[in-house]
Amino acid sequence: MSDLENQVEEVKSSFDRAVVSIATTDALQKLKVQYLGKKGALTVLLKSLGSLSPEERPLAGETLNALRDALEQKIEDKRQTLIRAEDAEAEALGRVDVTLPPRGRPAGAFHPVAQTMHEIVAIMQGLGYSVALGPEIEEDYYNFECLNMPSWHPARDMQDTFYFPDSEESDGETSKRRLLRTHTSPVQVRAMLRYGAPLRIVCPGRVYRRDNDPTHSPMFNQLEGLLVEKDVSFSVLKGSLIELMNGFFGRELKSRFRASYFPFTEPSMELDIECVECGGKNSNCRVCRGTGWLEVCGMGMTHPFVIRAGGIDPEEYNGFAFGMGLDRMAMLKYGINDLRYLFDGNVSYFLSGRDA
Ligand code: 2NL
Repeated sequence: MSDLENQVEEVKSSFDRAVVSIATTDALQKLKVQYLGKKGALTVLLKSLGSLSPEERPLAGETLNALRDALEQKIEDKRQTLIRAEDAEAEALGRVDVTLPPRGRPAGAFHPVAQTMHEIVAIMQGLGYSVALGPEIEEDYYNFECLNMPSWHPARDMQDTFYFPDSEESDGETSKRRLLRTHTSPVQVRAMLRYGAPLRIVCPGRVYRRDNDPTHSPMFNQLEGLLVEKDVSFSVLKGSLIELMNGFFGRELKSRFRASYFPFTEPSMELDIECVECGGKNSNCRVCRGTGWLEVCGMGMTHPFVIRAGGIDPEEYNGFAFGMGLDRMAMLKYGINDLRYLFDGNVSYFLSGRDA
């Protein structure tokens, strides 16, 4: 073995002996300087290259480069081992370095209802719809009157709607009474008045009703859609909503349309989809109550009264509208079985998944 090879072996084995007893990243850094630094063992050998003949130099250079690579690799391996051990120790002591990037899961997340809203909006945008927003404090006219819900309508009851104390603006005039919107429909009427026909919009947002029990919150989130075009048929509405539900739940679901009633649509229907929890196979299912079906959406052909209130001629244009509860959609998709999880700000349930 050549003189140089002997020296290389010596450096290697002395390094191997030294690295075993290293217990901290600080000590490892000192060892690195000792071997790879300006006055380190490897540097000393590299300097000796100058005294070799031009024929000997290339091979010797290669040998020393290999030594440097080997030492750097060993140092890096050791560093990883030490970092893991130091992390584990700090964690065991309850010390947390809050400046470290999170492990495994990206920092932060959207609320499940916000995710649901974004997902549904994205699907509807794919069908040509734009988003329209409007005020949460509304006037009686936009929330009820123009939606074919006259003064005697039960939904206008003080029991169901949050009215503001008589304001100066109302001046005794019922239609100007202020209230918290009970649905996002007023946004759609405002959009018809502002943009005219043709129109395709979805309106997500907070709505308010005087309900507060285990399955109802006084504030919840709704998403409504409105299409106004010429000669629109109910089949377009059916196809659009099936597309939306299949897209949202990520597979082809069984669905059925049931006759229903809303004052602002005629005819009106409700959409049921197969139970996403049990698929209709569990007669005790707590989500579908053993029916196999979930009511997910109300809809209908927009009432001519409402089209006219939107400043559009119902003889020329017709259309459809639909509405769904985003909180309910989020609970169904993410398997959240208690409304309180959506409101109490405790994220541990969502970080660890279903039924944690
Ligand atoms: C439901 C039912 C529905 C609408 C909302 C609507 C809006 C305008 C005109 C006509 Cl501007 N209709 N919205 C129509 C049918 C049903 O919601 O169960 N929502 C949770």
